[in-house]
Amino acid sequence: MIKPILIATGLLASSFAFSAQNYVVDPQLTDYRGNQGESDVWISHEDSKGGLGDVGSSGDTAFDAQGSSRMRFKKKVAINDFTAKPGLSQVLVGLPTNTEMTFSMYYCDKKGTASPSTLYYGVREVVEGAPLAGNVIAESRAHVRDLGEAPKGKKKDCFRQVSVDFNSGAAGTVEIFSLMEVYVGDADMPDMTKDIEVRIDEFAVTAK
Ligand SMILES: [Ca+2]
Ligand SMILES: [Ca+2]
Repeated sequence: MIKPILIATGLLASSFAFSAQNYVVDPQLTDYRGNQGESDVWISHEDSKGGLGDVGSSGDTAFDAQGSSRMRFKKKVAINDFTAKPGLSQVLVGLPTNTEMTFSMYYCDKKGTASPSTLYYGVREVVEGAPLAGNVIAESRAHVRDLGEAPKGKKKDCFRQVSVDFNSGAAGTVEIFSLMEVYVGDADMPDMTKDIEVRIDEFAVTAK
């Protein structure tokens, strides 16, 4: 008697999880990768030659087909401005209004516990034609040293899930953002023997 009930519950739970609507377009960055980082939906915040960091596509992926976004400061750039925050944002439309929702993504930083990188991510109000200008609705930060127990990517297990909850408000539209911050501390610059890079993938915005 018990076994069939357990199986039925498992099926029910997984079908519910599968059917939750994700309001992010190209959430797995597969099209973004296919178009070498060009995208009608993903907005890049970068100026590598100007020292503000580079954003581009990567073949690495957390799940399924290849594609993620890589944010980095390149070591070959003469002067990097580490107060800049390279990254991606996307304006979402058609959200249910005044609804508790969750914004999540997968974050990969291979530099370990002493990494100078932090992921700064969240949700803002939309200002037409002015990305990252709206008031912050919710924000959070993540460092790889705190993600040992977080859900992992299947293709590349350096990807770890992070999330933040927010209320969608009355407009039904928000801008999600995901940016890399670099902590320099007392030094003039962090260790630049390699590019300072992280990756992001597998975005989701769903009602709770
Ligand atoms: Ca992907
Ligand atoms: Ca670029």
